[in-house]
Amino acid sequence: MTTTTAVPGATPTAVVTGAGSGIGAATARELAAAGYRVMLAARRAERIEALAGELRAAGHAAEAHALDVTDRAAVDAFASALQGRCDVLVNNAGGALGLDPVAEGDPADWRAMYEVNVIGVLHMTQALLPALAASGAGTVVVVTSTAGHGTYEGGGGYVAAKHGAHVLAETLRLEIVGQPVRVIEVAPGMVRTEEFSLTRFRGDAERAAKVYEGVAAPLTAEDVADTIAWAVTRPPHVNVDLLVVRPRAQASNTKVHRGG
Ligand code: 8X3
Repeated sequence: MTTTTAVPGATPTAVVTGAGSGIGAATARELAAAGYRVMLAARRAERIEALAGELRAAGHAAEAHALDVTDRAAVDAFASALQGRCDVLVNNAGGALGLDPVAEGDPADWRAMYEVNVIGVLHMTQALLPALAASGAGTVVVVTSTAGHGTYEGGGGYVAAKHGAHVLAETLRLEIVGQPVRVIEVAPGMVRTEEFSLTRFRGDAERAAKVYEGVAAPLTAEDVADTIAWAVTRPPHVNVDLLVVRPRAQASNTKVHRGG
């Protein structure tokens, strides 16, 4: 890992949402190893407290903050607690619910996906943008998905939400050009984490496992965290606008090689 981008002399602070598991937890580990004080945000306090404890035991600076990114008042309180210190914001919290065709999708699922994947990013980014700009070399990362760049059958609600997050990132980059803040989008394809597909299929482990069946090597959370940390640790004038990362076995959202 290379050097961090923040003001020399001060320990730079990185906020990671959805840090309780998967890509978020792996990213927090990577950024801690890169020298950041990591602020772990997630709804499940026990998960992030355990991770913060693990990181502190390894000699890193880490704090856990229970947070629902869809709750604006809670996000504002979290931002105040940072006391103006934030160099990197990794908007990772998100997820999919269901794989229903548009004709049958539950509007409540669509609304919930929009809330966490788009409004959550909006809340966090609005709340932390002043601190990111004040750092002199801020970075906003939006973890979208290949679902933010192309659709697939049954993906409608998630695809729409991730397209929303992609547009948020692109628009923000246009609007704040000239400020010392980069906007980086990382769009992962098939990543096998412990929870993504299990959540999508509401705890149906068999259906979740089928997503990855026969795929030689889906990406891991660590693979994606590595790309996020790489982009974040480029010199501050280098803006990796969009990084799409898929396993070799996945040529597109709908073309996956399975089996020998
Ligand atoms: C996850 C990728 O293909 O399940 O963001 O939409 S996919």
